Amino acid sequence: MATVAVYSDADRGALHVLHADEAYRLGPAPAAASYLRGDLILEVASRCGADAIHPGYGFLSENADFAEACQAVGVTFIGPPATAMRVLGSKTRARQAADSAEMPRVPGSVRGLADVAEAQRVAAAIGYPVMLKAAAGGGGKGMRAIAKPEELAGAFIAASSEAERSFGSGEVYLEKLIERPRHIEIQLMADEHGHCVYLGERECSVQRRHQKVIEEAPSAVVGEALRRRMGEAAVRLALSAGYVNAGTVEFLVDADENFYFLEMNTRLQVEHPVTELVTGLDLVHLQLRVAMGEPLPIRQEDVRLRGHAIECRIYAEDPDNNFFPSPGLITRLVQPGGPGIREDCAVFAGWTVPLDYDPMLSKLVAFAPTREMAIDRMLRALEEYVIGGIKTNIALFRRILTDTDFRAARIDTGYLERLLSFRASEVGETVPEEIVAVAAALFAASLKGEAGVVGSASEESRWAVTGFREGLRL
Ligand code: MV4
Repeated sequence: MATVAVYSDADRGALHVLHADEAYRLGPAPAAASYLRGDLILEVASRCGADAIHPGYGFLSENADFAEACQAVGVTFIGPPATAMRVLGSKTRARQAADSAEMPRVPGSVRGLADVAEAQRVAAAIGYPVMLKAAAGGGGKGMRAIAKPEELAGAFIAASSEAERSFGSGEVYLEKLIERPRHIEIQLMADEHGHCVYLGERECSVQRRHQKVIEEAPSAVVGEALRRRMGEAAVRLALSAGYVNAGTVEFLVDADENFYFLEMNTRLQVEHPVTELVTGLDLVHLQLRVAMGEPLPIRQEDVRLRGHAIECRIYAEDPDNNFFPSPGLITRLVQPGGPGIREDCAVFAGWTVPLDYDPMLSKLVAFAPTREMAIDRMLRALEEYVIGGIKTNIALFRRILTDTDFRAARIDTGYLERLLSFRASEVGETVPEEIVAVAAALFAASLKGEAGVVGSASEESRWAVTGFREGLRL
C-alpha cells in the first residue's frame, strides 16, 4: 500500500515524512493550525486520491466529528464508526452501555448529577470516599477525590466549572473511590460482520500524572480465568455499542482481583506493541483489513499468548528537573537491538525535537519467555542506548526495573509517585559506599577548614569552595 504523510512546519524533516511515498504540508507548527485541522487533512486526501486515513493515536484519533467528515466525502476512517465513538466518548453513556452489556463497573451514578443535593444523596448511598469525574473528561482531568461529606459541595462546583472550561460540558458524575488500583486494559479487534476478539490484557499501572511510563503484557496478576472474564465482558460491550476496528477497554483492578470498567479508548494505543509481541499479530495490518471490510482472519480460540513483553516510553524530558520537557538537537544516537528487542523510534541523529508536541522519542520494547527475562533484556538494551544532546528519562527506567517492588510486580497506579518521592535510594544505588565515605570526610573537613585539605581554597576563592561543596553534595 502506498502511504501519504501530512506534516506541520515543525515536522518537515521528520521520520514519518521521509518514510512515506508522498508528503503534504498542513500548516504551521501549532497543532490547532495543522494536525487538528480535519478540513485540511481531507483536502490533502482528495488531492492525492487517498482511500483511507489512519488517525494514529493522538490529535483527531478519537474525534467523532472527524470520522463522520471522512465518511461524508467517501474516505475510509481507519477506526470505529462515529456513532460508537460518541457513545463511548461520554463516560456516563459508556457506563450505561456497560450496564446493558452486564459489565462490572465502579459503583456510582450513570448520568450527570443535576446539583449538589443529588451529589450528596448518591455519595451517601455508595459510601465515602468517592470520586467526582467529568463525563466528557479523560486522563484524570476534572477528577476529584472526596474523603468526607463536607468536601463534596466545594468539589462539585470546582469540578463542574473545570469540566465546562476544559471540555465545553459541565456534566459530572460520582463513583466510589477504588484505593490503590491497578490499571489493566483489554485489547479488542472487531470487524464489520459482528465478530470481535480480545487479544489479552496490558498492565499499565506504572504511570506518572496520568502519563503511562511502562506497559507490559501479560499482567502478573491476571490468570487465565480472570483474563477470560475481563475479555468476554469487553467483547460484550464492544458488540453492544456497534464497535468496529481496534479498541481498548480500561479497567481498575483492586487488591482482591475485582475488576471494574473505567472507560473505552476508541483508537489504537501507544502501547499496542506489547500485545503484538505476545500474540504474534500485526494490529495495524488487522486494522487495515477490517477497514477494507474483510472479516477477521482469526477466531478467539486462535488467539494464544506467548512470553512476556515490556515497553519503556523514552521521552525528551529531565527526571532531575520535575520531568520538564527537554527538546533540542539530537547530536548522537546509538540504538539498542539484538534478540528480543524492538524499538519503534521516531527520531534520528541530527533531528531537532520540537517543543510543539508531546516529546515522546521512541518506544523500546523487550520480549522474552518470562517477565524476569524480559526485564533483564530491557536493562541490557537500556544500557546500550545513547541519546546525545538532550535530556531523556532513560536513567529512570534503570531505577524502576531494578526496584524490588517492581520486580515482584507489586505495583499499582500510585507506585511510581511513591518511588520518585523516595529520592534517598537513588544516591545509595549509583555511588559506591567508599566514595560516599571519602566525600563525607572531605565535606566535614571543608566545613571546619582543617589543615591543608581545603582550607587554602576557602581563603583564595569563595567561588571555588562553593563549587567544591556543591560537587561533594553529588
Ligand atoms: C479512579 C480511581 C479510583 N477510583 N476511579 C485516573 C484517570 C481516569 N481515566 C481514571 N482514573 C482513576 N479513576 C475510581 N473510582 C483512580 C484513578 C487513577 C488512575 C487510573 C488509571 C491509571 C492511573 C491512575 C492514577 C491515579 C488515579
